[in-house]
Amino acid sequence: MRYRALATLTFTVALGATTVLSASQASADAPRPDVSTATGRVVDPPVIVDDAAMAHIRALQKISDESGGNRAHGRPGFKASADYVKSTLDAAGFQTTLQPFTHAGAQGWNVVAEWPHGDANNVMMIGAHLDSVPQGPGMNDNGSGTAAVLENALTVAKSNLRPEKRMRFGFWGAEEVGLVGSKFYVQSLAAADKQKIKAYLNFDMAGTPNTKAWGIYQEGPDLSAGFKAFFSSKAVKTTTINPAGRSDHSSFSAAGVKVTGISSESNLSNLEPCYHAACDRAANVDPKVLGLGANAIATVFWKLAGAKTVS
Ligand code: DPN
Ligand code: ZN
Repeated sequence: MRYRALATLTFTVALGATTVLSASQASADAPRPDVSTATGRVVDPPVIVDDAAMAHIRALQKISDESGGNRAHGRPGFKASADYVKSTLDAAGFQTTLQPFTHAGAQGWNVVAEWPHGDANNVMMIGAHLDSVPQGPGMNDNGSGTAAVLENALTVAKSNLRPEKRMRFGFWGAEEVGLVGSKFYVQSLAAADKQKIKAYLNFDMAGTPNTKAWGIYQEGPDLSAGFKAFFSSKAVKTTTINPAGRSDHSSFSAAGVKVTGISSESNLSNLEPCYHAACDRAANVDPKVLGLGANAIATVFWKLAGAKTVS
């Protein structure tokens, strides 16, 4: 089962190549299902410009400034952040859910959005935590992951994508107090619905100023190969990191879902200076780094989902 998604993808790409065969060669082949034409060809994503992702950072910084300087679980800045993400996705045509939970006597929420096309039994998921610590606005940790995932969702909508598989986007509450929101989400799924999630890709800290290398999660090497190829094509260095238990992918792997992820932090024992501090403001997010991360996600996620545009 592990390799089925990749096998399907290879088949789709190979089928595109059969168009160069002559009619006689083609008719000699056994009939094959045509997965390439009805809704267009398998396509690469458009380039996400740096400022598109940075616009979400500016919006989240403003929310924090107007909410006492943070976006932490149980504080007004968290709910305002969730409302921003949900309303942006609603306007773009997503099916969105604000999933409530309580933790430590305070109300929290996850925002989950689904692009309502493609095989609902084969769900490909990307996600990021939406909360900050109480000490600051949390722009690199994790406005950056939020912005990259949110702009990816908007890019899917703008492209009017018709993927083979279902694309789902998660924005988790209360990560900083113990991966609480993502755990709640996974545990709220019926066993059959859990099994439909074929991969979860996590993004936590994706805008580190002047990062020297991108960290690629050690978990899920078959899934993360696409990230390695992406960064190597851009001549950007990578390291292997092991954030087990330190971000929301762990909630999914604990439930048997295949996971991986990337971060602009290449060494988890030496995080950037504004990590969990008041100076983790919009100026602590590097637009070029964030843009590169957003495009890495798009490149990998579109391939995984078997992306097509409507022709
Ligand atoms: N979010 C960081 C923490 O609170 O420990 C750790 C982390 C950084 C996890 C980068 C994944 C990637
Ligand atoms: Zn984080």
